Amino acid sequence: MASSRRLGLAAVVVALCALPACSGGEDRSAASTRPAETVAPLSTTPEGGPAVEASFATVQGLPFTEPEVLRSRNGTLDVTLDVREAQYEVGGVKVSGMTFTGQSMGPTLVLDPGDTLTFSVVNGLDEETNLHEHGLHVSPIGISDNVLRVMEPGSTSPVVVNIPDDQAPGTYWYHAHLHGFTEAQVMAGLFGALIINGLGERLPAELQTGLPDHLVALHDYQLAAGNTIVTTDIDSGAPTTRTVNGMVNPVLTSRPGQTQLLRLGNFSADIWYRLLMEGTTFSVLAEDASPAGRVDQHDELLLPPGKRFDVLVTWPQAGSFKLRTLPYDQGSQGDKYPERVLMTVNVAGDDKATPPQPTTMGALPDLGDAVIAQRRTVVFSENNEAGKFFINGRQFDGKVLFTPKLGTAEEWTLRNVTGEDHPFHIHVNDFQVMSVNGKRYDAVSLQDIVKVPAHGEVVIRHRFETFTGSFVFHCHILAHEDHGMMAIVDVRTDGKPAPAGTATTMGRMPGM
Ligand SMILES: [Cu+2]
Repeated sequence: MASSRRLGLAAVVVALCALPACSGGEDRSAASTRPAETVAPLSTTPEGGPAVEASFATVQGLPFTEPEVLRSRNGTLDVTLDVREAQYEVGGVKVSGMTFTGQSMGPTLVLDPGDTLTFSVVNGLDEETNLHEHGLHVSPIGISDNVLRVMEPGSTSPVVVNIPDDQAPGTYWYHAHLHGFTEAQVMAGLFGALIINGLGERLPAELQTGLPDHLVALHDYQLAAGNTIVTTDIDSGAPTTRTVNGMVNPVLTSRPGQTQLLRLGNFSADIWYRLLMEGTTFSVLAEDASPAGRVDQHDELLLPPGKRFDVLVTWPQAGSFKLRTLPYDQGSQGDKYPERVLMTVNVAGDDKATPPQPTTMGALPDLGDAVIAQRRTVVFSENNEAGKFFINGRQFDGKVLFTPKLGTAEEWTLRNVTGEDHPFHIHVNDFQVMSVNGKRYDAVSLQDIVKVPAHGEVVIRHRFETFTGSFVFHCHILAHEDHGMMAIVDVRTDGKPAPAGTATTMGRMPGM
């Protein structure tokens, strides 16, 4: 196992999806447009291990790199997103997709609580778009985090996000979120990571200096003719190429005993990751950028689309270890995803004394004792053959479903009557999971995404704090969101529905 040789010295090109192992177990029944598949013999990396299976020819084993980082200065960060179609590199090959700043994903935005984040969104696409700051507790209306806003082709739109002084530290993300366009635009590249500083300050002193801190952005790609990222008739169960920061099987290095902070984020449009890191466990500091009241060790982490975990990892022994996504079966009506290697970690060099590890990153969530103002039920249903997805029997129709009262806590029962898992996500306010399928859930943090199991039920509690206005909750499988599995809540000071005729959007409703 021991090896310090860097795969990057002799990267290999592989294309394996013609092999039975690549398609085996995948549900391809719903396929309409197939990505281009390249036939190639089984290749191996210079290490002699099997190359990573991919749905197109890729360059593998390059040194781990991360997207460009933009940091706030003097309390502000101004970002221009030059949204357009462009060519950029994915897996070491040139592909055509959509981009914020010319790369396969947007820059990583690093801010402090209390900062002001402004975007200038220059829409150079020939279709509409908009922007969402996923997970932030910020205003959902006007030119803030408003996904009921349409940015027309050729327009330049300001977005101003006032991040609260008590915004929790951790990993968030930003992405296009226009109903009807979200899946394709995120798939094609309109996403990036957003980090709120402060996790490190909650760690034991010995870990606070020199801690390697890496973004591990997970995203998958399917290519059509001309190496163009598939954006029409996307089949989430078709063969795909899994990437980390736009690379296939990049190589990260570490030393025995050294602790690293990894910011794991599933920024895929539709697909799930079930992560396992060989040679170590995940020590979860934060889930969905909500610091853990108790830091637990996990052998595996399940990441539905949109999910983030900030974790510490320490490999005690030298060797070469893989970050894998394990097989995942979303249910009889859903996709089945095969195992894939995502990244290699080469651990070599002098042993480092492992620093003391944290046991807590903050307070445990306490909504178990909250006074509950309202109990509501959210039912996920679908007509898969017709490509229609529903919340409480309705496809997204631009109408307000619930009107919570500002400052109150509510308990929602999320009921999934379909044969596939759906990840529930709500904007603006995080929630505490109380139970899953009737079993009490021992939450160590709040979260903004939870898996609602096929034919299952999850009970959550959340407090509608600080901000009034309309925002959405939805399934974070973006194909499902685009096809109707989204609804609007309108938080109001009186908790009563707005008078008839009150606009919930800025002009035209997206996708309507
Ligand atoms: Cu769904």
